[in-house]
Amino acid sequence: MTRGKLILIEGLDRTGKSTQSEKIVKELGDEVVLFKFPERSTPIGGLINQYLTDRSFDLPPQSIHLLFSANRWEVNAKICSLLESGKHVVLDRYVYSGVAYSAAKQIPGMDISWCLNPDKGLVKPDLTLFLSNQDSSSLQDRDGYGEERYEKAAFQKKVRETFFQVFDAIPDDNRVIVDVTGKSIEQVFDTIMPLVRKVLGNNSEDYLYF
Ligand code: T5A
Ligand code: NA
Repeated sequence: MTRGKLILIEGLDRTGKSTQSEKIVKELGDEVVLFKFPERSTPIGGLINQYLTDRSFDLPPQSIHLLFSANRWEVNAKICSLLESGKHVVLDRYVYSGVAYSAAKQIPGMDISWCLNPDKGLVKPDLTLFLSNQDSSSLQDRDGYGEERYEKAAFQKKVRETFFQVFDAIPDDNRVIVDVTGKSIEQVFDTIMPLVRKVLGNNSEDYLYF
């Protein structure tokens, strides 16, 4: 039995990650399982949700960083066993978001290497699609923007820069930057779906790890 493939959809806030992840899963049916991070339904995910949505619930940046990582570890065994059973897994955000959003805060000592450390050992995706936009101001018009903690234009700009620093620091031949500026949902989907299909057709058995 060939192991399943791990496909990651990454990007800035409101670039259409959840929309595209759901469309991929709809297209491929029950050969694929979707996970979204943060996974807010777990005990640790509940704390993360409270931190993101309730400004009166504050945590030190180091603590919330470690909770985001711990949340991925909470789900890791399930992801690995699905891949082993031959199912493909689609992730909506993962390690790159974890490192970029925390390192963008520019807290002394919390550099990219510190931020990546607790995620070391997590399975690395067979394909990472990073949804990128040239100008984040247009995204603010989309539904629901600005309700959560990190949804501020100045911080998003910092996060965008940090994502590219993270990409320089973490080599990954299976990462593709997809420019979604001015593209419709269907246009983005038509760009990424062939890349997904190509990776699902590989018969590589070895896992890569962060
Ligand atoms: N975070 C996350 C960390 O700090 N550390 C971590 O380790 C992790 C995992 C919540 C926050 O947590 C941070 C990052 C975030 O700030 P989240 O739950 O993924 O993370 O955030 P969400 O609010 O769910 O997702 P986003 O805001 O990032 O939105 P998406 O998923 O990129 O966008 P989506 O698909 O929900 O679309 C948003 C709207 O735009 C429309 C959609 O219909 C929808 O209305 N849309 C388009 N409209 C026009 N053209 C297109 N091409 C469109 N694509 C989508
Ligand atoms: Na989302």
